[in-house]
Amino acid sequence: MYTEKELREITAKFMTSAEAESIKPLGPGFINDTMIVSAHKNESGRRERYILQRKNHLVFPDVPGMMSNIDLVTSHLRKKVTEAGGDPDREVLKVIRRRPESMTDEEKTAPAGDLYYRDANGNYWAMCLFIEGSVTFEKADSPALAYKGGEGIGKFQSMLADFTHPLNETIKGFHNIRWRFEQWDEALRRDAAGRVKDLQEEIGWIESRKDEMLKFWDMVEDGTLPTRVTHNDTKISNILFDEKGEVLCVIDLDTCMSSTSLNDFGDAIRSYANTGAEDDRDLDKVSLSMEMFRAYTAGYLSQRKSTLCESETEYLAFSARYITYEQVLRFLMDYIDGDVYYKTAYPEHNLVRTRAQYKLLRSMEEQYGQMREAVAELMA
Ligand code: GN1
Ligand code: MG
Repeated sequence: MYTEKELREITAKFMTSAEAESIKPLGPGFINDTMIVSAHKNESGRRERYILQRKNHLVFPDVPGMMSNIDLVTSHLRKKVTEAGGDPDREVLKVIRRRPESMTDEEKTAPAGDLYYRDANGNYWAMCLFIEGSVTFEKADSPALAYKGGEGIGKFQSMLADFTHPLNETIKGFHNIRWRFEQWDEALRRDAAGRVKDLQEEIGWIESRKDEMLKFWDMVEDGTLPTRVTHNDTKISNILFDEKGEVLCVIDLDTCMSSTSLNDFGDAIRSYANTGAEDDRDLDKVSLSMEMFRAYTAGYLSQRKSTLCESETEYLAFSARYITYEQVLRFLMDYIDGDVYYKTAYPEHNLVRTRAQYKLLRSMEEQYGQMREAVAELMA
């Protein structure tokens, strides 16, 4: 835990427009620690707010590489938004750089050295501008919102279609199920928390679907599914909406990498179209809403229809099953590991998440025919 005084000292390393007035915790992120910094009035009488994050370097082993990705991607997006007559400070995440006078010579010459601060405890900090008037959701409360969310990610991907700079792999094999299975086998062998014996049913859910999931990933590896710049964590809470329900800005760019664009579709469906919560204890509440699925897909395809290749549209519906399956595996694996990756609110939280996401997966499997039909209708 950091004291307020320490957090103020960290904040002062960054180029805010005025000194911090208050610093408070924010949001439900599972990985990083997020705070909101309210600054005093600046010279022009405006009061700006900032997001200060302690980036989890156990999850992201190369924070400078991650910050460099974010800088490259946001610079590209800012250009696009400006060309289209939009406001880049509101529609794109704005990274706040270090105050040059706060930097050592070593920091000045380090790669991406002006984009983060590493404190004496070895923790990494980064800052961006808070976008005023933005709203976030945990699930889509109307088809109109789901449509807008799909349209927003469709635009995000389109704006990055001509981005050619190579990106660092911020988390090894993030959506690569072949790699996840290696971690999985290792976790079962280790049985770090002694929980494996009580999880035979849940482990069976993973084992029985391995082949079909590997077949999907084969297509990414052999190029049947093209590699594009992808966000990789498109759950609804990572999208800022404005008061009118339009997508304002896509946030949480920590996992922007090159992968299949289907990751972004599948992961969004996992939250937009779930009738329950990601960690619902009441499994009767959890299912895939075809209405939300259709709405999100319609919004997404309104932007991407003409640029997706045939194999991408063919596997669009399947990607929701793939990413949800992967999420079941990741929550269960973390439970087996003794809850070391995701933040948890209570001891069996990861198991509750596992069961709720499995219920969602089952519902997708049951409605898969309809999901495919909906995609085909919207592509026609
Ligand atoms: C994490 O950081 P956050 O809360 O936006 C996770 C995602 C999971 C998600 C589950 C880097 O996202 O991959 O899908 O939790 N991010 C990372 O809700 O592992
Ligand atoms: Mg997030």
